Amino acid sequence: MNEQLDEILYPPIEPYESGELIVGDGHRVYWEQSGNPEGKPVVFLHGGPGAGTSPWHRRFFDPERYRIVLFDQRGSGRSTPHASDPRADLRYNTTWHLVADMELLRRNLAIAAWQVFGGSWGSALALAYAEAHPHRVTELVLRGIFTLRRHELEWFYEGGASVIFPDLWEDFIAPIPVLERSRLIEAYHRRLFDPDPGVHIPAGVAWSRWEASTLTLLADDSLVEEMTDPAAATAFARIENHYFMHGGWFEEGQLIDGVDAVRGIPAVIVQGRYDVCTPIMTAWDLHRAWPEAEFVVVPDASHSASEPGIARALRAATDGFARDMSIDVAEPEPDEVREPEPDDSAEAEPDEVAEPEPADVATPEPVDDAQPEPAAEAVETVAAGVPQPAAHNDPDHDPWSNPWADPEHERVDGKSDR
Ligand code: STX
Repeated sequence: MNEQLDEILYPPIEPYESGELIVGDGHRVYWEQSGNPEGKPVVFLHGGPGAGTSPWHRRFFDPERYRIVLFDQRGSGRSTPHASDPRADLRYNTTWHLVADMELLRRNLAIAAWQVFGGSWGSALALAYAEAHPHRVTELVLRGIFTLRRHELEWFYEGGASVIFPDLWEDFIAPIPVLERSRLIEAYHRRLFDPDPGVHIPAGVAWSRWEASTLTLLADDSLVEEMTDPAAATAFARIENHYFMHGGWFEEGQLIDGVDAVRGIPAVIVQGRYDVCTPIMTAWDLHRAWPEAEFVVVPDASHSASEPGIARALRAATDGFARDMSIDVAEPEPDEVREPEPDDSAEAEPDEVAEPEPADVATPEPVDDAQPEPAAEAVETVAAGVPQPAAHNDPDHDPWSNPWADPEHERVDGKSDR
């Protein structure tokens, strides 16, 4: 946080409530609420994936008018088990698990629909969630658009961006032997998941340093320091790498191809002109596919939400949407409305739902009684409504046979490099 940002964002606030949501598969997800408990609900989706939330993320929203929900996605931040754990198992950590976690959290907080605010990876997750559950989303605020298409990943992790940052690129590839450098995401995968901390920590730090030092127009030493803390860097790099090995479990181009599902949702797209991590071409592709969404290009910014021009545009977006306080409850779409049963007493309006106790919120059970949807959906791991090829959603799916990978490209390394 710098002084300029202090003038742009709302003052620091503390949560009025926080807890852990048991989402299944051994994962617990940290969540918190701040601002006005009666305010317009908004959920903040952090980047990476794997970066976790920070207290300053609350400051994009007017605390008088918003009920601000932050949560740390599986394996990151204060969620457990943390992905830096030597025994970390990311099998049940996929985009569609996170989408299901958001639905579980929303229902446990008795929120009918919320604004979804996400940057970078958070923009991908926001689109994935909104396309699967459009009637649960009042507005979308998207920044630094990232959709995990193959050329986006290759640009940043396989050499494209080396044309802008050749010096930092040398540091990124340094831990990888020359013969493995034609497939860096895979080469990093082997090291990041090596059980030896002497191998996975330096790999995590090098991966995270590359990202941290290329996110801002001008170098931000404090961001680099924060992101290269060994535990944070290991979790961040492992989770990102795991998602990128699988192309986010998306069909190539799925998020932009799927915008028809969200076309009616008021939205703002904020994009820095000189974003090297997620270049403007992706935001442009989204804008072309979705011209109804307001498109804001910040002329003097790169990627990070902490850049003054980006922060200003994001605050303008949330302030603008806060003016319409009437749309915090959305009508469910027919496909999500449960078939009415004669003795159905579970159909409750959100404001009739019993206030969940913090302790109750930590378990999925209250959902069964408190929410108007089938209980089984509370633990589903694949979001309904989005076409997903089975292989992409199978947690045991072998990444080496991922159809997303280039079949023409021969692997240089035929055997383990350890
Ligand atoms: N990763 C982009 C992303 O979501 C490809 C991201 N990168 N760094 C961040 O997010 C933080 C600034 C949140 C650490």
